[in-house]
Amino acid sequence: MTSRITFPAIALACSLFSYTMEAAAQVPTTMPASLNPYENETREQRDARMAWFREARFGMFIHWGVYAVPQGEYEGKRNGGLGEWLMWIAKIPVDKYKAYATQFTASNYDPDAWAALAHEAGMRYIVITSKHHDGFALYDSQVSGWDAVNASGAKRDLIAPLAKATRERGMKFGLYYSQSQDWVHPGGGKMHMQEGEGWDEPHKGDFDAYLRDLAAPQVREILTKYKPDILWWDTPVWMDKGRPIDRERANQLIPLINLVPGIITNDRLAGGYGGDTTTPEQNIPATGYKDRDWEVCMTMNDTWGFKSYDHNWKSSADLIRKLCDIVSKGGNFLLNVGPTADGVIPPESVERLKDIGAWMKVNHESIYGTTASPFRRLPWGRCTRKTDGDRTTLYLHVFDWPADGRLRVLGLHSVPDSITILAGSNSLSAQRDGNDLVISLPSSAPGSVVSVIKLQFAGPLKVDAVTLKQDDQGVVTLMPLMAEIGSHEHGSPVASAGLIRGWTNVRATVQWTFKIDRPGTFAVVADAAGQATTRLSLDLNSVKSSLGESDIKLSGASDVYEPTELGRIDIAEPGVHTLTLRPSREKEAWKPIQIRSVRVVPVK
Ligand code: JFZ
Repeated sequence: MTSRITFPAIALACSLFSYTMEAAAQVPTTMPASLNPYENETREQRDARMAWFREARFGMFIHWGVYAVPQGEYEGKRNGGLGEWLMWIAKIPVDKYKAYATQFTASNYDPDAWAALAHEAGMRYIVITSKHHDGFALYDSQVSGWDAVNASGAKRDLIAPLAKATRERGMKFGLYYSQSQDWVHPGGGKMHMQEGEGWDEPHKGDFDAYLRDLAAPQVREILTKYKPDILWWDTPVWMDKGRPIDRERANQLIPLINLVPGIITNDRLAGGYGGDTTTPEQNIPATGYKDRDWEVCMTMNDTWGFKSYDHNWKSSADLIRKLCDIVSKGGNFLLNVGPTADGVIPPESVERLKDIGAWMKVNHESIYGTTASPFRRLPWGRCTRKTDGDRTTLYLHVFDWPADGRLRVLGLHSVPDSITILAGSNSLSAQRDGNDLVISLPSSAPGSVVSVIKLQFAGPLKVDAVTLKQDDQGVVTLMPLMAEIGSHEHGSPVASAGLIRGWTNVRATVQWTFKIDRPGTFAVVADAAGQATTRLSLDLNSVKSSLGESDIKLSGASDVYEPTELGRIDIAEPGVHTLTLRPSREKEAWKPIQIRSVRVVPVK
């Protein structure tokens, strides 16, 4: 029986997936030390193990497999959603799906050119799918014949030559492995289905037997054969029979990571297992994660695996700014390409990687080995830093070049000894102005996308990380340019000089961080426009308001702005606070709201 599941099902599955991850994250993560080699490592040991990853900041993700043959189309129907999810979306029977493999030829595969392209883009590591959810292995597996050598037109190991080419260029090499989902081997996990369910006869089987007899031996194989620097787990469906974390299942796999000393793993093995990295997918968080290494993975269009008809490409400029944004928050950027079945990286991807490479050639020192910005928010761009003993370097990534040639660095008290532009050779000058440093810039930007200003300081840095504060009346005014947008998915709001607009995505949030010295109860009043009633919640310091979501009556027209009370918040303690506007979890209840400013006003 074939059920028709289209795009909304993927979105639903996505939200289920994040629900599972969130709920599971509250479970204690302790594992028996004998099974997790890094459970008790010291901070120094961890810093040493993560050093190359923190230095690298930028890597290439490669999703390559049999799904590149149907290219997102089954029986004449173009299925929405992710290309590599086609088998699940269209519920393709196992035999029919396996038949695609003869056309998976890799006939134009040039692993050396792939590695060269990544290197030219400024990437410092590559992570490729050794087996994705369709169960197909890109190497010669002794555990299953459903692999590139025995089942496909490629008839050879596709991983080994890429590992070699990557490492020859001084880059690190990682492997993605879908440990839980497997839509071909008996008993494999299937998103959105109960344990034991499937859509075809060959699916019948026991998940524990699948883990023991297929997943674990294959993980052992890839770790032994390729000694990857990263093991990238994914979608832990069925890994937890219930909560808390099911150790028996996770422990089928965890001890295997001992096979590669120093390996880095992510947080997608099983609920409650943190691994080394947090992995926001397709969106950039509003801020980094405290005491965690993290890596944003993202597509250049809307699919990981190749789809012939996905032309929704992000611009090169957008991708370069996303790289700056992520690194300014202390994260890494893992940017995906989805090659065709004959092994060609789409020309649109190549073009973008070359553009990024041209930018990196001039500006790479503002990316590699840098750490997060000391500023909470800068209205015109981003900042990264390097610290060497007492000496600090700041790299200012200017997205919006000031028309008057004056770049105001809010809250920067220290005066640099040297100010240069990475794209030029001239030194620049700056003056203190109140709490800020104002840099005099040339009238036009040397770079077309992001120009980087380098500031060097002899002594320790003095900075107000948070610059928004109460005025004489006790009011804090939250401007669009100071908003931190959580998520860069489609439909995330855009904050320009005077306006927050285009907020159709309910997973996107808008937040501001400000200082309060006179605590109390405050009304949150937006100068807002919108066509209907919308529903949102106000979170203070990431805690959901006790009032929950409330309905907000808007002006009734998208160009008519009115003072609109969004709710009230109690701030009991002086200090730094974060206010988050979060759309209703119910998609239908959310109507885009446009905001010119938000005022946090004391109420008597
Ligand atoms: C996962 C994979 O499923 C995806 O194919 C890709 O490999 C990405 C990097 O990681 O992302 C997800 C996870 C869950 C859903 C969709 C994509 N889901 O629930 O529909």
